[in-house]
Amino acid sequence: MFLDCGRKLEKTHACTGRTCKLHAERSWEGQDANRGSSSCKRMYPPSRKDFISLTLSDPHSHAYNNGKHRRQSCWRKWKQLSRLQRSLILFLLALLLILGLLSYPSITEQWRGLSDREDWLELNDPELKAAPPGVKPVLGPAAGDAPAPAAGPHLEPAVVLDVVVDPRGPNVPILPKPPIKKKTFPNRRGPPNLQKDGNVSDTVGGEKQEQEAVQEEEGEEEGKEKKIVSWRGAMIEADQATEPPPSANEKEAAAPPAPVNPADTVPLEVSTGPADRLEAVRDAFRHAWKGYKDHAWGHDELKPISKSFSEWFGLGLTLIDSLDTMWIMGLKEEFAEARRWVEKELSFDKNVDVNLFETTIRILGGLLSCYHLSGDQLFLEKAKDLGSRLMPAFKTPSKIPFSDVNIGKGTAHPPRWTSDSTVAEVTSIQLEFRELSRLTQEPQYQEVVNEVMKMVHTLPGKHDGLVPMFINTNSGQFTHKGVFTLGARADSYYEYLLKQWIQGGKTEDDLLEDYLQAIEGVKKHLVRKTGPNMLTFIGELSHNRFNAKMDHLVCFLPGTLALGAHNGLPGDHMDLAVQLMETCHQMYVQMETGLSPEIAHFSLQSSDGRDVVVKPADRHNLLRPETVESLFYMYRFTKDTKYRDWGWDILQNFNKYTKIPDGGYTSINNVRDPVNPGPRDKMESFFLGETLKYLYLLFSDDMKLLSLDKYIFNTEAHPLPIWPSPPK
Ligand code: DMJ
Repeated sequence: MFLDCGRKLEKTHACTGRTCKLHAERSWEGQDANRGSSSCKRMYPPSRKDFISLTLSDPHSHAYNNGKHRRQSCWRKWKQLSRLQRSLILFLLALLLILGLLSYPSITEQWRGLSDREDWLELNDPELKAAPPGVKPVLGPAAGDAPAPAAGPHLEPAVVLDVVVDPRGPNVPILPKPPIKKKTFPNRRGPPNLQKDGNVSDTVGGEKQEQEAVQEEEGEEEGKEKKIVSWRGAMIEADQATEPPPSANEKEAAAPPAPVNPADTVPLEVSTGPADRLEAVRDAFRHAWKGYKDHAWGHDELKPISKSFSEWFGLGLTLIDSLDTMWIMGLKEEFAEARRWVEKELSFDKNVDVNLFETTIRILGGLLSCYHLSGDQLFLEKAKDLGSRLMPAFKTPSKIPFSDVNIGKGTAHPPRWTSDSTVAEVTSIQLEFRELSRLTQEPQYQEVVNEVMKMVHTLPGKHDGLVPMFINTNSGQFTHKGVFTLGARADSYYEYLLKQWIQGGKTEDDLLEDYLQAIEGVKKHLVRKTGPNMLTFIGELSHNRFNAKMDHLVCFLPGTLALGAHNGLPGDHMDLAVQLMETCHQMYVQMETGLSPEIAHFSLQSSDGRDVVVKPADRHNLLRPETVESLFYMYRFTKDTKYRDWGWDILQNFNKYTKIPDGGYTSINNVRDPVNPGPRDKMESFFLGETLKYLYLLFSDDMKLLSLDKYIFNTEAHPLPIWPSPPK
């Protein structure tokens, strides 16, 4: 919406007045983009040639300005008007007031949506929607659990979500209910127009219609806009806007392809390790997979309580995200069945908007990784098809990609409310695109993502290597400057700096320089210790104000720091990794369920009592992987078995509070309430793609299984090979 506004202003040259320009500038620069957009929309020139004459007083004039005198003459003028004229004016004023009051809620809703990052996330992230009130688990045996193998895991008596109890009467069991459908808002993770639930109710039908209407509207908008892009006032045909002819240097830069040699693939067999723990992870995977297979096969995500599914892109997200985990765990039958689905059913020739980043890390990354593990050409073919369909995202004036691409139509666009992209999203697709170029020997994939890194490398607005969270697709500049976090919207920028450097054989100095500088920035501005127990944590900086708040997402950092230290970076990176790992562990153990909240706040005063404080809105757990991911790295590099024990505790608590008897695991609402953790009825694809994979690798004794000297894991835990150094 914001882009539309700016674009149309420039295109039509209609808003040339001072007020209009003022509004446009404010919306461009300010925090409150939608606010600018709505005022701007109202300023579109009327299509009819009506004219309104306004006299603007010059604020700088020094004319006599006696207020009393003016009040008197106003009153005299008012009295001179006829009764009819006065009634007419009063009527018009009343009408304006009513219209103003009526439009107030929708405007304030938009303001709320963009004025603060947390609210933004709440509004747009379906992950963060509340489960129905009164949904309450009862502790009991796992009714539908997969039977434990003979020499199976020594699990504690399974205490899992069983039936739901009506809070009105303690012993009256009722069937689990799906969460109440709320009105969906534009979704930061993708378009809301694909929500297709297995159990269709009237409400859902209504919502679907609404969404379809939005889709149609968007289609029309797109049709109108896709041809022309306004770039600083100049009109550019979108198709010719940004595709750069490959330079000779760039052509050379694409590393030579390395077709997978079957001898190099990772055998599909179970690795060794403490048998009970490995088997327990495999059991957890089988249990999650059973739910997916029974109720969501071929769809994006399982809703394990309502035994249905949700669609995000409509591309079998969980199935693809899970493929390499099955390979690594040696689940041959499951893998073969899922592969058949990829072969027979998976098609990217679909009129569907997908999020560039999420599709890249989960689907493209998943397919490339499967190709490397299995050597099966099918996965490379699918990856090529998808990669080429994602390329329109890069056709922007700045070459900073749009967040969303229609992989069927070959069009791309930013989210409806802004022309910004998220910094983490545009800088965390490089491992996958670069690998695709290497395998296909087609340099264009590598070129477009390298260009983004090149631009970000020199961009003003960083703070000792720390980057803002947004970047504009028109100007190519950072926006919403002054806010720095290692959490949502910036996190994997830092991760991919290091990992690209490792992937490319440690030759790309700019990447290393940016990474080292950023870690110095983190140490200088964001690292603090809690008052009570001196836990080291990473806070956020907002216009020089420190906020002692850390997303669970930040728990990727100990693993990344350890990986850097393993690759020769300073030893104090490892020291920081050890301290942060402890803190992430504490984010679990200090909660009553032993599971971390989505966001933790830390106490800075020693008198505060506890280190970790959780706000009511942050108490959910989405089965996220970051802590177990870091535990895996820490164990691999230190062999300290406490990391395995911490991971084991986490797995057991997932089993205790998030496991659904008939199959699947669910996100929960409240990690502080072991009696009523509040199941949210959603199993994220990354639970199978990442969380269980990292747990498995953590417990495996086979250090050669995906050796960290040979593979680099993308941010969705899909392993990709470190490129072999060119022969000297
Ligand atoms: C995953 O999709 C990726 O790990 C991403 O980098 C962050 N969010 C989720 C997991 O929490």
